[in-house]
Amino acid sequence: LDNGLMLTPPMGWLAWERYRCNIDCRTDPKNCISERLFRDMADRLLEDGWRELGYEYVNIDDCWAAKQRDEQGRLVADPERFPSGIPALADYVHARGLKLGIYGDLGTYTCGGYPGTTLDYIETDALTFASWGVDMLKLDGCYSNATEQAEGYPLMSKALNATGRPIAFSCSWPAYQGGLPPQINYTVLGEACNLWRNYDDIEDSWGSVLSIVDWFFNNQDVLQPAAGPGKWNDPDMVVLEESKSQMALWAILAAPLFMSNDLRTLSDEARAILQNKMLISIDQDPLGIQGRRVIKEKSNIEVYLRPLAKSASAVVFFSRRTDMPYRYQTSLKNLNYTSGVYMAHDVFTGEMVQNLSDATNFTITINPSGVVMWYVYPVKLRELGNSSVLSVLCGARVK
Ligand code: A2G
Repeated sequence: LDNGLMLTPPMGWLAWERYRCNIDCRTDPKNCISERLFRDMADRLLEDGWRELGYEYVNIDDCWAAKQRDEQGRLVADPERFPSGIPALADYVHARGLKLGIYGDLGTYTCGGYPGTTLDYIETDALTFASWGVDMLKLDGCYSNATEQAEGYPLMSKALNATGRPIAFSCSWPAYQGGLPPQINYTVLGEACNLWRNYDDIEDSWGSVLSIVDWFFNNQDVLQPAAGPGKWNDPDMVVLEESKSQMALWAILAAPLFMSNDLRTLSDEARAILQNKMLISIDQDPLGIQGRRVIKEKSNIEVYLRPLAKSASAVVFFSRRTDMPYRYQTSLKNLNYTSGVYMAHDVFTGEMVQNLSDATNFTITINPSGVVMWYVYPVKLRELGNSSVLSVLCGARVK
């Protein structure tokens, strides 16, 4: 969506995967969906170094609203769990240099059974969110059909624009229509939305992460060209606290990085992965070209590539093996790199491989379910000015 927002994939924190629809503030005041939870997370994002790395959105998901609209037909926050109201929460978040996201649903009800935004409420709700100072809207798609969605998502996009407040727009539309053409037209989607959920909700398991990875890379011919500055595929939240593999593959996907975890109790190891600067800069690369899976070996090793600015690139060697670390031998030439000399940085260990000629065979050791991730850049290219090999490989728009 060409509204000047989200020129790189958005980053932040989102309540859903970890906190769901926990509205029991009496027995679980620290973890229920309430203003306290979002304030706590805003404090953490500011004080623990997340904000300066780009994690700037604090996003409310389902179950924030009261069960009834007010007399004017406006949505209202649950008065017991959000006694200060959403505008006050937006102020709190903004005072910390962060942004506030909210959740709605195009349909009769939200997935959790709260008031939905039917077609006749689109304008009202857009105006309400803008008047509250909200910076992003995720519009879910429970309780509506394909026709209503094809009408409603573009309508909400226009209504948000008409409020005059910059509000980024996340559409769950494709996730409800199979995520693929002909049901989903990715050109239309890119014109209406800044990001979109294409597939199933993530769960906190490696199986769930793998099923998402499979779906996105098996359908990369459709999905990869659809992404770019201002319009992103969203494989859903980053959930596993110790998952280098998830973060590496999300960065290849140019995915939004919304964490859904407890920032108050996160382990140092997990924090180091989520705060890895090189990994973040790969995810946030200004060209905004989504990467692709380029090799699938019988040995269950896979290689993923994403072209980056300044003729650099990111490579992920991923092992689906479940037995033991695997020694994988290849060369940059095997991965279709232009002939020349390169430098590679290991994104997780910080080690450098110098003077790597495209023809040099190298061997890396990949842990089971693990990755080795490299940031690669040319030291000397024989054919100059060249990101063309990678751009052909990725079917992508490189200037
Ligand atoms: O409703 C849906 O399942 C959402 N899925 C999920 O992310 C969460 O918001 C949940 C809340 O009830 C999609 O948006 C695809």
